Formats: sequence, C-alpha cells, structure tokens
Amino acid sequence: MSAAAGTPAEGGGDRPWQSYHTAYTNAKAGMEGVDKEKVQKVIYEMSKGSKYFENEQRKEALTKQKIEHLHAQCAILTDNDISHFQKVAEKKLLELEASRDLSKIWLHTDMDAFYAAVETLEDPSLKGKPLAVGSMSMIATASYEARKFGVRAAMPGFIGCKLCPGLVFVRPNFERYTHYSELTRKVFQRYDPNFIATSLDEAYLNITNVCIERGITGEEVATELRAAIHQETGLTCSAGVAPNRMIAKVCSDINKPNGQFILPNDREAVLTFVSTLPIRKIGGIGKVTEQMLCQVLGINTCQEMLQKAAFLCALFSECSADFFLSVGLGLGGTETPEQRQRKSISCERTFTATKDSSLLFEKLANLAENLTDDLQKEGLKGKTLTLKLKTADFEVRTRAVTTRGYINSKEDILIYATKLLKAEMPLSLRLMGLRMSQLHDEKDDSSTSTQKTLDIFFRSSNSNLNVNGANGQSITNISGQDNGPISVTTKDEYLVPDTGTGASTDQQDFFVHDESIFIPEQRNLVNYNNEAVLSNPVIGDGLGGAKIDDVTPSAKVMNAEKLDDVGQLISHEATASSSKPGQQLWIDGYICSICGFELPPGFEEERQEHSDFHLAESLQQEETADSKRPICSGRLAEKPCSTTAPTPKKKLKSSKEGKHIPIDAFFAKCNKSL
Ligand code: DCP
Ligand code: CA
Ligand code: CA
Repeated sequence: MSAAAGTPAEGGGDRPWQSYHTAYTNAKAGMEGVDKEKVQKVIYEMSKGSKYFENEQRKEALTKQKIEHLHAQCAILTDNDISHFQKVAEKKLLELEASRDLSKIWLHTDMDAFYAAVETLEDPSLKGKPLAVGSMSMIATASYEARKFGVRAAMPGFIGCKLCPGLVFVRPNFERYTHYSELTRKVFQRYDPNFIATSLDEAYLNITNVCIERGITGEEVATELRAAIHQETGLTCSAGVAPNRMIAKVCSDINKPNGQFILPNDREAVLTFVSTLPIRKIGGIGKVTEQMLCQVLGINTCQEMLQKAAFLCALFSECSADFFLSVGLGLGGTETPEQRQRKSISCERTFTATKDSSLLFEKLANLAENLTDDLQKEGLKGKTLTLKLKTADFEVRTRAVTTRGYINSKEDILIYATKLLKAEMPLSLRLMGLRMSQLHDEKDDSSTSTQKTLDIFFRSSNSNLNVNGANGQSITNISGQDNGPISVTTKDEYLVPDTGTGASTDQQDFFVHDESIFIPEQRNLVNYNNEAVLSNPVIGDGLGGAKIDDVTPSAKVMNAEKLDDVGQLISHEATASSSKPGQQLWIDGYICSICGFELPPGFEEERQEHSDFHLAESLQQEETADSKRPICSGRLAEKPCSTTAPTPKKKLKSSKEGKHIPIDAFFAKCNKSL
C-alpha cells in the first residue's frame, strides 16, 4: 500500500502552509471559488507559534503516527490473511446488502447560513454584505458573501478580518436562533411528528407516509416544505431526499443554499451516487479518518471502500469496518430511532462578568427556578446536580453533588447549588449553569427517607468539603453530622493535564476506534425532538449546530464509582481526566466538558470543529492578553465588529431559484478540494 497522491509535504519547504490543514481550510457550501492556498497561507501566518498552531501540529503528528501504524499493520498481512479477510468482507457485504431497505423516504433539511440569515432578517441593512456572526475570537457562521473570501464557521474573527477586510460582525443572539428554530420545527411536525432534530438548524424527517397518503413525490414534499419554512420564518433552507438518512444529509448539501437534491429509491441510483462521492462528505468521516483511509488504502470515494473491503476488515474493528462497508454500499439509517431516555436537564446563563456575590446568588436562584420548572414540567427528579461556572478568565469549573435520593424542588436544588457555589467563593463569574442528571420519573421515586439525610447534611454549616484536586477532579464522599452519604465531583478545566493517561489513551483511541473515531450514523442518531436542543439552547457558547471531526486523542472519560459509608455503590457522574486549556472532553460521551454543549457521538466532524472552536477561543484570549492591542486595527475596513441592534422583522426574498448545481459539477468541485 502506498500513500495516496497529494500527501502534503511534511511541515517544511517553501510553502509550509500547504501542509497546514485546519477546520478553517475545509470548504463549506459557498466556498467553491475560494483561493484555498491563499486562505491556508493567511491562517498559517496568523496562527504560527500560537497554542492553537502547536495543537494543530500535535494533532497532525498523531495522525501521522496512526497512519504509520496502519501502514505497518498492512505490511505484515500475509496472503493468507488477505484471502481470509476477503471472505470475511464478502460475507459482511452480503449481509449488509440483504439489510438494504428502499421502502422509506427520508428528507434532511438544513437552514442556510442560519445565524447569519436570522441576523439579516432582523436587520435588512446587512443584506448582501460579507457578514460574520461571532466575535474577534470566534466566528459562529459567515454569510455566503463572506464565504467567498474564505471566511467560515469556527474561524477566529481576527483571521476572518484578514481574509475579508470589509467583514461586518454581529454578536450572536441565541434566543433569536432558538425562536426561529422552533418555528421551523412546527413546520417539520406537519410532515413527520417524530422528526429528528440534530441541531437548531437541522432535522431528519421520515416523509414516507406523507408521500403515500397524499400521493406526492419526495421532491414535491421537499419543495413544499422549503416553501412553508420560508413562509413561516422568512428564511431559506436546503433539503435532500433519499432512501436513508446518511444519504439524505449528503443530498441536502448539494444544492445549498436554497436548493434541494433528490435521490430516487433505487439501488442503482444509490450505488452510482456513492461511486463518485468523496468519503469526507459522509457524517462521521472527519479529517483524520479521511487522511487514514486515503493515505493508507488509497480510498477517496465511498465506492472505493468496497474495493478495499478486505483491508478494512483486516485493519479496523468490526464495528468500524461495518460502517465503512455500509458507506460503500450507500446504506444508512431508515428506521426512526427509539426515543432515547433523556440524560440530563440543564440551563445556563451568560452575563457580564461580576464578583458581586449577592448578584451571583440571585442568578443562581433564577437558575434553580428554571431547572425546577423544567424538571417538574416533565415529571422528573434527579440525583446529580452539577454547577457549572465560567470565571471572568474563562476558566470553566464544574462542581457536582450526587445525592442518594431524587430531588426536584427549587428549595432542595437551591440548597445544594448554594453550597457548591459558596465553596468556590470569592470569584468573578461570567457564566453559571445548573444541570440535573441521573434522572428518574417521579412516579417511580421512593427516596423520601434518604432525601431527609441529605437535607440535614446540606443544612449543616460544619460540613467538610474534602476536595482533592488531583488531575483537576476528584470524587469525594462527604460525611455530614448524620453521616448522610453523598459525593461531590469537581473539575477545573485549566489545571494540570493527566500525564499518566495521555499517551496511552492516544494509542488506545487509535487501536480501539469504535467509540472514538468512527461511529455509524444509524447507531447514534438521537431523537432530540423533545430533548436537549429545545430545552437547552446553546446559550453563551455559540455552537448551535456545530460541525465536527475526530475526538481529541487524549480525550478520556472516567466513570468513577465509590462505596458509600454504608457500603452501597454510588455511581458518580462521568468526569474528564484531562483538563489542559483547550482540551475538551465529552462527559457521559456527549456533553462538552467546557461549555456543556451536547453532541451525540456519531457526529465526529462536528465534534472536531467544536473542539477547534474552544482552541481558537483560548488562542484568542492568549493573543489578546499578550498584545493588548486590537488585533484587527488597521485591517478592518468599513464597519468592523459592528454590533447591530434588532430592527423590525422583514421577510427575505427567496434568491436562488433555478441556480442548482448539477451533481457531476458538485462532485468534481468536491474532488478538487480533497
Ligand atoms: N455554528 C457554530 N459554530 C460552528 C458551526 C456552526 O456556532 N463551528 C452555528 C452557526 C450556524 C449554525 O450553527 O449558523 C448552523 O451551522 P451550519 O454548519 O449548518 O452552517 P450554516 O447554517 O451557518 O451554513 P450552511 O448554509 O452551510 O448550512
Ligand atoms: Ca445550516
Ligand atoms: Ca447545520
């Protein structure tokens, strides 16, 4: 096996930026004509020497290591091994083919330049301007006008300014986005009451019944649904229709913005579609996976997975190989996933940094009230209460208490939350959040007696919060006067990383694969319909519909368990073991340890971008602190960093009818950017 053509030169040479690939250089819709090399050069030069840059290099080195290891694994495969795995692969392909279901029609919809479009709708003077929603540290999204310059989501604003001197900035307003998101969901509801919302601006709808009942095609549903969304919101979206969700999502990107692409429920059409489809277009295949498959096995398109099926089975875990082979066959989820049990309910607020303790306790009381309302509305109680704090210096801390009984009253929540907050005082905060996890339906709750012991403990002023800070976290039993057993979990994001686990975890992640790099989409779609996205809009941290790639290699979640005073096992909330600045982990496998944003494990690419966002955030903080000068000064023409005030809502006109890109041109374009 040899490395695929186009492997970037290693780090050096006349043009070092050519080997510098970050999330920012990966083209999004609307970035087709962008001079990729110019963008790469600007990004390289502006981030060289920074923490972000170092981290990118570290990630690059890890990927290289992974690739080398795979090469070595390939080299030791004997002819016998290969023929064995060929048989394994053939059997697997037959099984997968037998599972092909062409009876369902799925529609994936994705709003166009969502935050930017909402802001333009609210302030029509922004129309036609290169617009970035976000700040100098982080761009949440860019208008299509700005994308022409290479400006895109997850990029620090100061780099955006350099690429596009006339870039106009608008601060994000998440309440607005949630409002518009809810309007779109009302429309989705009409077509599929069990629609799956995967972010504020995206959803999957099973439109099989609508098509049958009304005797209309998937194409007609897509046209009608997009018109209805425009009618209700004044915003445009794009849609894809296909026999399964995996392909439907790819299709919704083809004629973006304000377009749609329909793939018929026909096996040949699906196979033809995947025969030229670049693997990176598949949700779950991010930069690292792409590089590995391309450089080790020469796989660029989905169909090439089939040609290399034996090697995929030989080199990867069964679960990963299954996923790759399904991609090659163009298979994806067709059944509506079971409604997943909600894992937690949370709320958080960002505010201007303050150290006024009475103000902070007042905010805490409001949060407790909101959390109580949400819990009671759903008839839930919880056992683990987590207090999340973001200090004025952007340090994120979480402090959790696990009770033996279930609670949901404002009084109880506030008692525990107050105790947790008091232990941190004095400090200046810019964000507070409360989360209740280990949820239980009220009707099954029989914990009244243990609750009493907890209450007594927390009301006791002599309780001893014995917190051990090793690795930025600890799990400690706290005994109050009545020996009521509870535990407290603490975590600081900015403490010393867990050097004991770092290197080996990287290796494990790589060899195990399953949960860290590739996860089949159909196993992981979460029905967020009534879940986190609605109840926990991403307030303050700016990643409504974040896109992602591979998990930070050292990411590790530990499930701590301890025996309580009476020898009973208490399961603690999973906490992260590493806490270096910018090192963000997925608590419980789906909650960002830094901002609490929730993303199911299948969304690997989104996760990478989300991680990149946090890195960019810390980079910008450092740079700002270092230079104490406005990073964009002199570079920003026209209206830099303007913050727009809301103006009366006006309807957007649909601007792009009949401008659809033919499928071949689309993929030719994609291939060029590989
Ligand atoms: N978002 C974010 N940070 C990111 C990516 C996205 O905050 N790194 C937010 C802003 C986007 C919204 O999520 O408006 C939806 O993300 P998309 O990836 O769907 O991008 P857009 O809707 O902005 O543009 P497109 O037209 O490409 O879908
Ligand atoms: Ca979108
Ligand atoms: Ca989206």
